[in-house]
Amino acid sequence: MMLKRSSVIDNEFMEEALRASDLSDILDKVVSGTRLSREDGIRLYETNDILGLGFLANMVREKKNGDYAYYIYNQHINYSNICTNLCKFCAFGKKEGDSQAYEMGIDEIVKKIKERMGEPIKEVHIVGGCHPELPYSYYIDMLKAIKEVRPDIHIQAFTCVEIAHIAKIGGKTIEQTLEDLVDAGLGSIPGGGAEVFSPRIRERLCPEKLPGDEWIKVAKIAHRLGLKSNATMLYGHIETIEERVDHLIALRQAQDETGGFMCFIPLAFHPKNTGLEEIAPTSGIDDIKNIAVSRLMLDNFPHIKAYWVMLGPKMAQIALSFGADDMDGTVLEEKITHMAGAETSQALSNKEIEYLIKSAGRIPVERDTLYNVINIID
Ligand code: V47
Repeated sequence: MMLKRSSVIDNEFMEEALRASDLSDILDKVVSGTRLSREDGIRLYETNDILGLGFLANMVREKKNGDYAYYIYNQHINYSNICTNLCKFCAFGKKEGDSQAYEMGIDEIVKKIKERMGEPIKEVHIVGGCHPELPYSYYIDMLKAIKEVRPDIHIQAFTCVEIAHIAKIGGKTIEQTLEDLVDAGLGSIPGGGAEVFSPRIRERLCPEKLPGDEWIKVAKIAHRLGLKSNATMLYGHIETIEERVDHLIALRQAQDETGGFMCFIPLAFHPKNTGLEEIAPTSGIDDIKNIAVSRLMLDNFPHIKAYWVMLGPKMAQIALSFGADDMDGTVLEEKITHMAGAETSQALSNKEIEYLIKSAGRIPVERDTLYNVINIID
């Protein structure tokens, strides 16, 4: 049985309840479209009124995206896990020479693309470690080779951290590097590597990684060159609520300047096999709060993604009523979260995603990477 939206949340009842609560001033701001402050963000993270918070986030979600919930038919390729950064939260990155270290030749990457030629894949999502040896030409040739066998596919590749690394390897500026990558077939940039921008967090967890302000700089350069990108925040480790809110505000400020971000994805930390194994996995309440608060704080981001690989399909489905309007996609095959203990499957079929969306009372919309509508499944 498919639920009607009105039976999920009773708007009048919820609005009345919120008016009588200590979130009433935030309700006024959301209704009038007034930007939320840092203090508002902190209060939203601190509230135990999870339904009130969800109602507020859902108002923004429905204003921006109605009942639509987007997904994409995509494929993930993690070309190498060899990484100079070795961040404490990451189970994927390995030192060169480690028994679990790997790198794919370009022929191997092309083979992975060819294996799925019969499927209507719209996007290939490519990320890897900051490999100390792979030459600049590897990244260029990889994109060209993929485009040669599958010219119709959109390549979303290389986080801002990788872009800065590739530029360094090639002795080029970020601008030159991005121009070369675009000429070779790059379509857009994924949101990884942002973690939490706070220098305190980066110093403790990923001192070798590109600093937060540099990550933002790379994203802004990309946007000014006409590329779109995504943004993420890795939550549920040692970050404070204030650090989360500051991260969101830094992204909001960058978006005010360039308008180049398409989507924000809160990433739930998975501790297994990482240097932070003693930390408990995120709770459902924290997961849903991160979706809702990011929807409310990031008033200039068109989309909030509930990444089912990290949240689990069921929590991602609930997130569609708490601010999220995107489920990512079919994915196959993901390594970063699975090496850190994720128990989700490697892939969902489009039919499974459509079922999750429909049974959450939303309308599935198959999209391309840039959120052009391919098919509304009503
Ligand atoms: O940058 C690393 C994170 C990111 C762990 O742009 C971890 O649409 C959880 O950014 N537990 C890569 N997370 C994934 C990513 C992404 C995924 C899906 C869609 C998009 C998009 C982007 O994963 C890394 C890092 O922040 N990560 N280790 C871990 N143990």
